Amino acid sequence: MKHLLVLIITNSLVFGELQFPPNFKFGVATSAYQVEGAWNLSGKGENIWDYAVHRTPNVIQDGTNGDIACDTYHHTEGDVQLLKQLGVNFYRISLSWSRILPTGFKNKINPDGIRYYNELLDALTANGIEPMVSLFHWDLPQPLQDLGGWTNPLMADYFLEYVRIAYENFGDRVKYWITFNEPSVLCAGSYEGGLLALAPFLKSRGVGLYLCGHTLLIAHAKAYHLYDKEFRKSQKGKIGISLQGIWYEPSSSSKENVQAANQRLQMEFGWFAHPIFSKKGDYPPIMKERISFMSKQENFSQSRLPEFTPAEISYIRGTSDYFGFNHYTSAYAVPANISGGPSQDSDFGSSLSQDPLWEAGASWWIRSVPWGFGNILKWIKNEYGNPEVIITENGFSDKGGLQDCRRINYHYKYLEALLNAIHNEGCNISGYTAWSFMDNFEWTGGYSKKFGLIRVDFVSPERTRTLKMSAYAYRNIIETKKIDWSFTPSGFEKCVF
Ligand code: PNW
Repeated sequence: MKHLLVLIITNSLVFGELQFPPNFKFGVATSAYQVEGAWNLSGKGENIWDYAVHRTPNVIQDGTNGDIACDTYHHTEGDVQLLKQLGVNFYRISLSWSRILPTGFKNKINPDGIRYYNELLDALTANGIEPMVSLFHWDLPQPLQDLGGWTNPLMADYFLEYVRIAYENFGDRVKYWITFNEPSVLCAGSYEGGLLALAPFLKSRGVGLYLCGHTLLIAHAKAYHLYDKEFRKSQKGKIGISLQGIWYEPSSSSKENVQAANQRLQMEFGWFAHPIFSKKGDYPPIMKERISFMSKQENFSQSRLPEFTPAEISYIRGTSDYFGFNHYTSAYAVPANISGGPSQDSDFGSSLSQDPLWEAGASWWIRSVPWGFGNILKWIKNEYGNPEVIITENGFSDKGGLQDCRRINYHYKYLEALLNAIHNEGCNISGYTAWSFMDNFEWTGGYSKKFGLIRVDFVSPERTRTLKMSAYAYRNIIETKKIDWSFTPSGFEKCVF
């Protein structure tokens, strides 16, 4: 009881008064395949999403695809004006590899791809909005997938060739680069399947995802070192990676439960964070031990998790100027023997649950757990020596509507947890990105899961955009540097939270 009282008092006093630091930056995010459309215009090549949605449309819940999506390809000027209306400091986009290199290889550069991104970057810069650019957000050129995609170690070199072209053409205006978006979600989604399946929808369970991760880590480090050696001095930007992390809370304080939650966190989040951000580098020891143990049990001749050489470990360690962190939700973990391996799930050795009382999003996996955000921010600080963290995604899905109070509630609460982490826990967090700028193609969720601050009318040929209540609420936070729970923009009803 005493604890509860203290909690309530600190909540209202501390959260109510806290402000965002003066240099704190706010942005919104999208990714190429989810918004651009123009899938086959002006020389763009086919990527794995184009390929999958056209051949197997049933993989998308509502049978839709990203052929046109938000058609941002044809809305450059108007969208930049919307970003100005939101008042954001930066806009996080991704480059479509196959728009720039239609076959994936550098021997054929598509001039229209270069033109399109030049115009977008110029329009952003002219309007005082900093571009934050991901080099890869899941849309691999299909010809490279035909060669095994990220399970093929040669992909690291093909990636590097593409990345060099991006630095050369766009690096004068890009001060924030992101090599990869959420490698843990990408590799598991692409090669493991399951509920969060992603193109190319393969099911090489327990094997493919770790090969994918291995190549990605090397590709990431190569892209970092190239920037560092040849571009940083003249272009003066920062380069990092965006890692997705769900917070796993032990379902009780028993040793077994704590161990299960920790093992899962390390094997999912630490899979990429440990090699890059820890002092020692390499995969987390607990992950190496666990997969090696499971592989032995399953009669493999070696661990399904590939090994790095000592030279590779030090080549990868420290290759990020900031910690890009994507976060949406939390879950309880309990130890469990998952049969049917080899699989990532049986490697994890735990099962998950979420409290039905936590506010649920339209995506089955999202529930609002702001304290979990606070916990994982603290964990990052302690585990990796308090790196500079930029939240590169955070958001909540619903089924639509302009009066989106549940989204506002989510962002306010998560931002309060973030303020608490900065002011009371000493976490070094310098920016926040709302996912998403506008409703878009939510991968296998199609267009029915809406994350946008801006509504897009996917029926109108113009793809008409309308600001939701959350867009005004976000603008108010950016303007005032604080959260005002009673803020009600004109034309909207007051939210009852
Ligand atoms: C991210 N999870 O994926 C992606 O970066 C975006 O492209 C996507 O639209 C957005 O989040 C919303 O889904 C995630 O299970 C997928 O916690 C799954 C999780 C988190 C992020």
